[in-house]
Parts: sequence; C-alpha cells; structure tokens
Amino acid sequence: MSAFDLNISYTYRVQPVSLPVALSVNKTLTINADRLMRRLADLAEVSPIDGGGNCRLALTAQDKLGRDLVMNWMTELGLSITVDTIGNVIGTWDTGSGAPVMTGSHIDTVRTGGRFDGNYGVLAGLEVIETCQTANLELPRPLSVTFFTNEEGARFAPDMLGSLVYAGAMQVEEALDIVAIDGARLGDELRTIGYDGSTPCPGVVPHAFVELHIEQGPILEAEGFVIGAVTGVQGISWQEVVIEGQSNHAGTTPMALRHDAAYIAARLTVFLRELALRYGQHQVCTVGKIDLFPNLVNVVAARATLTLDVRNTDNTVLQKAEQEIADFIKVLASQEEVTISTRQLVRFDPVIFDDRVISLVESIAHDSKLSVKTMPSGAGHDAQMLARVCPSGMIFVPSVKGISHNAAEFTHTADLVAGANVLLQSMIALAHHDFNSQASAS
Ligand code: HGY
Ligand code: MN
Ligand code: MN
Repeated sequence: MSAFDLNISYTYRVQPVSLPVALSVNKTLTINADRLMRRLADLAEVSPIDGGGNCRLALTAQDKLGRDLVMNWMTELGLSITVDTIGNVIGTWDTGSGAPVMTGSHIDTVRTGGRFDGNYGVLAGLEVIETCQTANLELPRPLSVTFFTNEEGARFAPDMLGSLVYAGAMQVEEALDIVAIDGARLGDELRTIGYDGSTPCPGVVPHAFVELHIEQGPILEAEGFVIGAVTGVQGISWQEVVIEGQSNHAGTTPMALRHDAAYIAARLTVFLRELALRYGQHQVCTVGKIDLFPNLVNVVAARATLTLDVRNTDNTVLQKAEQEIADFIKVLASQEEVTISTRQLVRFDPVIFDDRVISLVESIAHDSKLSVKTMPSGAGHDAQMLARVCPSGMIFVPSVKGISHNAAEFTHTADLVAGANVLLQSMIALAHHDFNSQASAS
C-alpha cells in the first residue's frame, strides 16, 4: 500500500442509543471565559499575520513557539505530559483510573491561518481540565488534552498526519520520511524543533475522544444555531498533478505550436470548478496551489505543478468525480501533446462519528438551552482519525460569514464560551459513561 493510498474503508456504526444526559452532569460547573479568551489571545500573539491571524506552518520555528507556550500551560496545570514519536503532545490530568477521556485538536496553521482553527479546541480542552481541577471534581477517569502534529497538511501531506499515526493508520517511519513542499524531511524538522519524542505510536486508546472546533463554514450562522453536533467528516482526495509542456518564446511561437503548461493547468482548474457546480450537493473542488516553471513573463511555461482538493460526503460520488477528472486529464494530455502525471497525496473515506457521542453532544446542548444542529464536517479533523480507535465526536460553534483559513476568521466570544461549556459537560459525562453497558456509572 503506497504511503498515501489511505483509502481505508471504514465503518464505525453503533446502534443509536440515547445517553441519559442526567449522567453525573455537574450542571452548575462552567468554564472561566476570561481565562480561555486570554489564552486564545496569547497564542494568537505567536507568529501573528496582518488581520489578526497566524502563520505557524507545521514543524517550523513558529510552530515550535506555539508548542512551547501550550506545553508551559500544561506544565502549570501539573499535567503529565508525553511527546510521542511523531511529535503529538498529550497533557493528562491523572485523576481516576483507566483510559482517559481525550480532547484536542491542532495548533499548526495554514499560511493565512485564523486564530481559532485548531487553537480553540486545544485551549478549550486545557480550560476544561483547569475548571475541573479548580472545582476538585472527582472523576472516575483521567482527562487528556492533545495537540496533534501537522493537522493542516499544508506543508507536509497528508493532513491530520499526527492523529493518523497516533491511531496506527500510518507507520511512524513512513511519516518521518515525508518531504515537505519546501523539500524538508519531516523527521529532520521534528528533531530541529525538539519535538521528536520517545512515546511510541500508536498511542494510548482513549475511552472516548471529543473535539471542539469552529465550523469553518456558513451553516450554523446562516441557520441561527449555536452548537453543531457533528455527525462525521466528508471524504477527502488530494492529488498533485505535474504537466510537462515545452518552454518556448512567448513572442515568436505560433499558438498552434505551443505546449503551454500554464494554459493546460488553467483548463484543468476550470474543469474542476465546473464539475463541482454540475454535481452540486456536497461536491467541492479546489486548485489551491499552482507552481509554474520557469515562471517568467516571456516564456511559455514548460511545467505546471498543481494540487487538486476534491471532497464529498458520499464516497461513491467522490469516486465518480475522481474518475471524471482522471479521464479529462487523459484527454488534455493527448489534445495538447504533453505528459501529465498525477500523485495521490491523500485519500480518506468519509467518516461517521459514534452515535452515542453525537447524541450526548446534542442532549447536553439542549439541556444547556443552546440551539443545536446535527451536521457533517466539510473540513478534515483529528477526530476523524481517533474515530478509528474509540467512540469519537465533535462539537462545532459558528464561524462569522463562514470564513476560515483566512486571518479574518472570527467566532463571537459568547459562542466560544458556549462551545467550551458543552465540551466541559461532554467530557464529564463521558468520564462517567460505561460504553459496554446500557446503564452508566453514575
Ligand atoms: O484540509 C482540511 O480540511 C483541514 O483544514 N486540514
Ligand atoms: Mn482545524
Ligand atoms: Mn485548518
């Protein structure tokens, strides 16, 4: 199986059971909003970009600074901290016994990252633990908060890499040899920033995993909901396409004699947009990265290297889209007399979260008088990898105008606090829940 042929078919469907929300949910307990907002502001100061966002590409010096800050907070809370062989960092409050209830997300960003994507889920997890500690809550299980390595996949593909290795779906040796878009080897970068840990992967299997994240889309805001009880994550297909044309003089070469890689890349980009519009529903296609060679004003481009990001909640439709794109590439290559090669960077099937966790999030939101909508996630998340090994789910809060992967990313404080309180109650309830029996330990 190639490193990136991750087309692991996956079903983790259990019979829908409704968890009694009354399960030891300590309803009077709430998080400390000022403390959460202060930590979000402090982390946003680490490698800021214009407009209030961040650029902390995975395993760069900037990522290290963010990691160091969050690890300091974990240390201040007296958590036992592990760094594993792919650089995932896990802080655990060792209360109770047995497998922990885990939350977490990521603190690496894209180049135009917002301050909430990933960061919010990690810092809310820290806040939940500190709230429980301060209340001297007696919990039957430990609570862990994790930041996973390279969730974004913007520098090293695939995305959600740290949680993929944590869940045992990729060998760490394979992951360490991945080469970045800038040519660096992942294992070398991990060592350079000092996060080449020794804790083995796959990691400890959590009792349950729940991730809090901004929606990064327009739905919750447009429909007036505060909480999203996430049902799963859509399928993701990333490819790198290399078009080998022929450099030539921009002024002297007749149009009929050109093998123009830039023009062919443009035709492929238009084809993807038109395919997504033709399919409608959940189909999305993006060409996010195009590199031309020699990339000069008066030279017909010899080579174009571009990335295709194609997603759908329905795997069959996603496969149909992939096939259509492959067929079009073949037609383009013969029409334009060029060679076009493709390399699969990522292929993740759609993931369905555990009904018991979905219904727990829903009922806690209801119980807290928060409007809640069940919905799939358009973005990939670490929870989709943890779902391979334990009951997992996610909580969404609205993104203003649905903007993300953009410094203008914003979520109102009241919604951030509401989401963190739903995470608090969810983790407490999960700590008390015995998945092997209908009744729950009260
Ligand atoms: O690509 C994604 O969906 C995520 O932001 N890594
Ligand atoms: Mn994210
Ligand atoms: Mn992201």
